[in-house]
Amino acid sequence: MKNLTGIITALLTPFDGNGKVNFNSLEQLVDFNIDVMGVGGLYVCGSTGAGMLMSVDERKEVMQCVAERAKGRCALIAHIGSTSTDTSIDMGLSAKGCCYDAISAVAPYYYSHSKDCIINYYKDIVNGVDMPMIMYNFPASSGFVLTAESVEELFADKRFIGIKHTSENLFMLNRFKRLSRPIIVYNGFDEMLVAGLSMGADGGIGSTYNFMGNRFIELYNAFKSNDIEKAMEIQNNCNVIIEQLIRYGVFACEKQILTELGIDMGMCRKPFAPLNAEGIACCKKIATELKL
Ligand code: MN9
Repeated sequence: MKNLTGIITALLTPFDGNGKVNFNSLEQLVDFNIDVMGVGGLYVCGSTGAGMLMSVDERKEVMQCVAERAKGRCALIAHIGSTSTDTSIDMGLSAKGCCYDAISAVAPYYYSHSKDCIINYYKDIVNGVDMPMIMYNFPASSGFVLTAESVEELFADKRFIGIKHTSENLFMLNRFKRLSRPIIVYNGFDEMLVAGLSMGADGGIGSTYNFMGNRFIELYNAFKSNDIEKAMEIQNNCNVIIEQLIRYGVFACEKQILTELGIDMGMCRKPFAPLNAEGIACCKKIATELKL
């Protein structure tokens, strides 16, 4: 099995002028992440990858395109989470067919399910797909808070291998690291990577790694060699940029920056708003300053 720790890009999905998936750009983006950024893995069709704004067929096509382009050059995680267990299993089987290293799923959203329903959702997926599972804990979006108590039972099954923790609650991240069996925990907010690593995270899965993966790898390596001062210096420099992204719209900015860098990423799907003129100017400046 591939190494799943370290810096993994939450891959954006490019769209063309008609709003369709732009597979040419997707291939370019895969190459850029692997060859230029140097990331160890790609997380496909998650929040960043507009997974929840694509049809099941589109998600399968994106997963397949990424796998064919990556050709085993990095680890691949497919986000197959949806509101329906059957749909998630169906996409999971596609990911398995494309030889992904792991699947991942956010808790089923929209309906406010009980904890038991959500635990069963994960069990059903893992039994139905029979692949390593990385749970995606994103309470702000899913409306469901994973806790160490609630996942302990799931992790008795060795096919559950990790948690992507997109939450400021780093005490919980730390508790996930201290379950009765060691699992992989990912920091989900790039702007807090040093803090997440300090509380035990094994790496990060993030959207800004699409164009700052090289910097975050440097941060990760500095942290691992106990150079916290250097790690924080890189974190601070990246955070100056992330603050701008949050101001104008994270995904729209990330697409604009990559477009400036030569990969035509198109717009975010509606109801995401397009960038305003000020946002575009800001992204142009960031792209220049990245010196890639
Ligand atoms: O996948 C991303 N999470 C979301 C991780 O977008 C919900 C992060 O990379 C954030 O986009 C980033 C900016 O807040 O940290």
